[in-house]
Amino acid sequence: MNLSKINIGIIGKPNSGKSTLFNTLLGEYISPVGDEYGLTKSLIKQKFTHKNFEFIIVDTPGLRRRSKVKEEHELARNSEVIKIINNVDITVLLIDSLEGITRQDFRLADLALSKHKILFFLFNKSDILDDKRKYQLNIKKHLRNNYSKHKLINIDFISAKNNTRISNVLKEIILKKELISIKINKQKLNKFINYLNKKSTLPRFNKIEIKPKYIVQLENKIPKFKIFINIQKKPPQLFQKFFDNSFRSYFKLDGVPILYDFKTSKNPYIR
Ligand SMILES: Nc1nc2c(ncn2[C@@H]2O[C@H](COP(=O)(O)OP(=O)(O)OP(=O)(O)O)[C@@H](O)[C@H]2O)c(=O)[nH]1
Ligand SMILES: [Mg+2]
Repeated sequence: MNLSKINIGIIGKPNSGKSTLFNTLLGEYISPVGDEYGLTKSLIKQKFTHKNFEFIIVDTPGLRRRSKVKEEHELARNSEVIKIINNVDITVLLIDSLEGITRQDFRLADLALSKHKILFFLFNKSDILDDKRKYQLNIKKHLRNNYSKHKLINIDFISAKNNTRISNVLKEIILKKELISIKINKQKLNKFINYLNKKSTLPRFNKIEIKPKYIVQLENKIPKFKIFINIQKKPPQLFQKFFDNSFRSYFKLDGVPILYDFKTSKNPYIR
C-alpha cells in the first residue's frame, strides 16, 4: 500500500527539546540529547509510520539569535533551517515553556506562515511547570490579544521527555494536513456570504460598507478563494483580517493556510 506522506520539520531555539521530541516520535534514541546549547550540529532525517501515514521528520540545529551568531558555520546552519521550512508540510516550532515565546520564535513563525505552511507552536517541558492550567490559559490569552496571526497557528502543550500529548499532536497534524485539501461547494460559500452580509459591523472603505458579493474556490494545492467585493480598490488590511477571521470561524479552518484573491468591482454602487 502506498502511504500518504507527511513531512515535518522541528525547529526552535537551542535546548528547547527538539532532539528529545524527535526521539520520542521515533521511539528510539537516534539524535543526541543534552543540556549543551547547540548540541545538534546538522539535520537528521528519519521516517516512521502512524495511522496509515508515513511521517518524515527532520531534527534541526537550534536557531540562535543573529547577534549571537558569530561563526560562519552557524550562519550557514541558520540558513539551512530556513531551507527546511520550504521543504516540509508541517513546521513544528518548539518552545521551552520556562523561557516562553521569544521574538525569534515569532520571526520563525512569520517565515513559516509566509511560505503557507501548517504551523504548530508546541510548548515543551510542561512537566516542570507549577500550574499547567494557568500557564496554558495565559499563553492562549497572550497570543489571542497580541498576535494577529493567532488563528493561523495551532498550539499545544507537551512534554517531549515524558511523551505527554504527543499522540494528540500527531492526530492534529493529520487532521490539518487533510484539511488542506478541503473543497467547499458554492452553496456553502453563498450561505457564508449571506451570513456575513447580515452582520451589522462590516468594515467600511471611503464610507462604503465593504460587502463580499460572491466567492468561488479556485483549483490550488492549498485552499484558495476568489472573493468579489463591491469596492473599486483592494480592500484594506482591516477588512482582509476581518474576512479571514470570519471565514475561518465559520468553516472551522483555524491553523491551516488559506489564500484569498479579492476581486474589486468597477461600479461600487451595483450590489
Ligand atoms: N523536563 C523536561 N526536559 C526536557 C524535555 N524535553 C527536553 N528536555 C531537556 O532539555 C535539554 C535539551 O534537550 P534537547 O532535545 O537536546 O534540545 P534541542 O532543542 O535538541 O537542543 P539543540 O540541539 O542544542 O538545539 C535536555 O537536557 C533534555 O533532557 C521535557 O519535555 N521536559
Ligand atoms: Mg538537538
